[in-house]
Amino acid sequence: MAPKAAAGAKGKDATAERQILGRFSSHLKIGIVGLPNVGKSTLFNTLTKLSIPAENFPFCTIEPNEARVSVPDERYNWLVQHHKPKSEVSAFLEVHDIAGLVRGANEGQGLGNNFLSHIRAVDGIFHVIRAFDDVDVIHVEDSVDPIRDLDIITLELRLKDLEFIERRIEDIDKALKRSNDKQLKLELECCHKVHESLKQGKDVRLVEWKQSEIEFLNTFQLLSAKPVVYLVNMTEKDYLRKKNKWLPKIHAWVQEHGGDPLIPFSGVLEQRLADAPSDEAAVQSALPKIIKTGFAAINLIYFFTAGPDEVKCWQIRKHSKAPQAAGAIHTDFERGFICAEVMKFEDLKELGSEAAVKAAGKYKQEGKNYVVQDGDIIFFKFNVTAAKK
Ligand SMILES: Nc1nc2c(ncn2[C@@H]2O[C@H](COP(=O)(O)OP(=O)(O)OP(=O)(O)O)[C@@H](O)[C@H]2O)c(=O)[nH]1
Ligand SMILES: [Mg+2]
Repeated sequence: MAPKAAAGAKGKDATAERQILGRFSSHLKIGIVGLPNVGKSTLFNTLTKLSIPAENFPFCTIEPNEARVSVPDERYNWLVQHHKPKSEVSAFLEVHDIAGLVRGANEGQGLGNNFLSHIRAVDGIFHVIRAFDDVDVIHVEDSVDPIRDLDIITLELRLKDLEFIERRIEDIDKALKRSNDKQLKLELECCHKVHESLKQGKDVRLVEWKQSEIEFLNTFQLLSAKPVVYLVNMTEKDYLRKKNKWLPKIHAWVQEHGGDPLIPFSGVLEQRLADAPSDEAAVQSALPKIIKTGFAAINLIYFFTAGPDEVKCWQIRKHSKAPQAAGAIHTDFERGFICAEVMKFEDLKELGSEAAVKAAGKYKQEGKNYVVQDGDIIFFKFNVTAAKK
């Protein structure tokens, strides 16, 4: 196991060791959440300029508020340069733009419950916070105060969870009057632990859970259990000089509430960069970092298959083993899995060719217990057998 993050480390490290809650799927998405008028749609629209052409994903119809955005990756670019393949498919992050939440949303204020159900459907949250002053842009709470806003949004999510868990406790209590089911009793204990944390103002993702509890939690899909990346929207000037009067306070708040990743950006700047030459955007834009951080936050990684026909990123849930990873390509690959031939990207880059990697003894055969690492270049060997009846 990796060592625990050192005290005072950056938020990224603080979350590295946290248990993974949520769906075990490779099709995960992140939603943009925040108060109205904080710049969520502005962010979404600039992200969609980086959308992948839809023809790469024949199975999906993406709504106007949903987009699949390419995950920028220099390793992928290098592989494409190296192989000059006929087809290339990058990794993508699926992003959903969710309408603004307001105070009281959990009781149906605004379009409250509707929006909360949209948040339930995503696997992680980009929490957008307004730290820009602009008299022309109305603030629902009448003043700019990101700390108050953070408290409002996180409280709304916890209140919704509280309502859910109280209902679940009631149902289990009723059921236990009729039966003595051991599983139900365990679930009830777990519900009480959730209830207790929420009452204390603690988000579910920040509590330590036993594996058996995680199984229950994953059936609840609680809002405060979802991974969060905080995105602080500031003026272009503040963003470029890396200084904003709210930022230290927001940083302190985030550290006190679990130390999740925090990324400053500027909605107006991103809007301008979207139409600017790409080298200017490359230097100033926060979008690549936002996309990569969001992708990692929802516990996705990818491995490569690479050759003259195709260079492709295959996204899988972190901690997937080789056969599951093979299953991302085709279910036959998982069923008939023999082994994975794995090369590290760094070795290929350093040594220059697959043959050289082999000669150096760095081309490894891995079995069914191998845990696939981000950036592995894999060739699967499998046995095509007839489908099981
Ligand atoms: N000055 C300034 N205005 C911004 C910035 N980002 C967004 N805005 C403006 O703020 C207003 C609201 O932006 P949206 O992106 O629509 O906000 P939203 O969070 O999607 O709002 P809802 O969908 O209503 O919840 C628009 O007029 C934007 O042009 C920024 O960085 N600076
Ligand atoms: Mg919007």
